[in-house]
Amino acid sequence: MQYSSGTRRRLLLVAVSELVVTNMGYELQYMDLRARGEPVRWLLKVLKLPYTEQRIDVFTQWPLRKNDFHFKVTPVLVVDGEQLHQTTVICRYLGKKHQLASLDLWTATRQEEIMEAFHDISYYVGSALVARALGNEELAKSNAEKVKERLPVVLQNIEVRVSEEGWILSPEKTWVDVAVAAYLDIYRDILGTTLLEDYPRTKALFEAVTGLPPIAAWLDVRPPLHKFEDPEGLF
Ligand SMILES: N[C@@H](CCC(=O)N[C@@H](CS)C(=O)NCC(=O)O)C(=O)O
Repeated sequence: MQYSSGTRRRLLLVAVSELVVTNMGYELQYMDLRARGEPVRWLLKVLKLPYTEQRIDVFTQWPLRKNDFHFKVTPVLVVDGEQLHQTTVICRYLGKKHQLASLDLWTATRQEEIMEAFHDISYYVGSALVARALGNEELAKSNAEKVKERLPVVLQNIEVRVSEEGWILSPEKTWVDVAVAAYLDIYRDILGTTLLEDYPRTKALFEAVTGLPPIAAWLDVRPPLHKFEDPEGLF
């Protein structure tokens, strides 16, 4: 196909700006926790994207840093100098931009149901951890109970969506598989490594993602759980 010189110039500009952004890399700004940071980290690693990370101590630094963020929460992905908020939005952006996304709108939308179902539960995880940190054991326990009650519903919904090829509603791996595996890893920490025994397809998906070289390498070197999110005795 023949392009006019104007179109060629525009295409070149787009290519150069993409290259500049890619080379500048991304910056992840998050607390020194796994939680909502981990799906973003896993995706950056699976996509082999250069990135740096600012880890903010949840107890000592966060109160001083909160106002630095447009929505006063993290994770934030800094893209070309701009803050991007919301875990699902960040993951979807990375997946779509770097070709790790289902192209069909309905498929992609149904995959995202799983992400949001995890986020519903993570509200209770967060509330349990905060209640414990504030010394309210009763509230901590009642939130932990909600987690145990609701997680199997999500696992069952993943199980029936895993394709023959092993990915959620897709013959190929997408960003949702990577993010879901990162959350499954967190829930295995919380509720025990036998969590997926009754969900063989989900377990296989988890093992496929954790077996990817960049994730296997990360699991070897990542920082230990911060004491704020240590589940010991809570669930
Ligand atoms: N819907 C947001 C929620 C972000 C959020 O609540 N982040 C927590 C940490 S996981 C936070 O920054 N909390 C600090 C605060 O509320 O002061 C997302 O998915 O990114």
